[in-house]
Amino acid sequence: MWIAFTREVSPSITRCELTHQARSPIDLALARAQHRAYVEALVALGAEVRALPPAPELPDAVFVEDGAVVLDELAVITRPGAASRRAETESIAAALASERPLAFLREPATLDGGDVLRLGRTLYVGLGGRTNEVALEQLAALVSPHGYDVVGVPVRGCLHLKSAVTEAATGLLLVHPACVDPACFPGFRALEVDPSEPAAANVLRVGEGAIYSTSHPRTRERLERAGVRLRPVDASEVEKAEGAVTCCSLVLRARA
Ligand code: CIR
Repeated sequence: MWIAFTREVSPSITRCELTHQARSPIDLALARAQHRAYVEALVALGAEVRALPPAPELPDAVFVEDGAVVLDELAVITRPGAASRRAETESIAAALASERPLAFLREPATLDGGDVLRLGRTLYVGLGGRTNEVALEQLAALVSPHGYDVVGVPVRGCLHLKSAVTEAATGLLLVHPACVDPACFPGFRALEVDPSEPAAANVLRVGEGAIYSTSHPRTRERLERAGVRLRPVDASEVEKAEGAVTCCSLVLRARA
């Protein structure tokens, strides 16, 4: 059983943070319709979806992934790298408190959840701008008692580690090698994105399935040839805000 926390798209998303992309107009009504379809995809894959309180004044509040790192044993509430996003975490912490013991990253740590890729008992942490070394050390201190290793990974040319690599199926990573070196993940097979689709490395696994954006048809073919079962969603509007499918939910195993 899975729980997925989400939050509706804020009207202020038109003022979202942008780092590697130029601003282009976001259609709010379309963004919201796409978000509803994303929620339906989560439900279809077996998740119980819980909506966080709307945060209309916080432009990037739909990207709930960045506010926490949720493990089976605890949830670490982050301190996002962009100052405009720090107020997002209060409501995320309040919602997670009933599901996990909470721990908190403290100033001067900065970390976005999109920079943390859990593969087994290892947390790979992207160091590419939003997340700093202090956060990596604080995170390691919090999770090592639970048997996790924390490994820093250089990331270049994209926002987060999970813009560059995600796990598409057990043992299979979907990677954009220009942004992260696949050799950083020993023991995993790497499937490269189609070179014409640099933003295609983000896939969200839920249970036996995976949610994937329709924006990357060539990479989708590669994934399907590799046997990955995908549930396509149109994510064009959040992609204009430099978001992707993993960013819009925090998926965790429900406690027994
Ligand atoms: C930002 O720059 O923070 C947002 N506009 C996009 C965040 C996307 N989140 C993610 O990849 N985990």
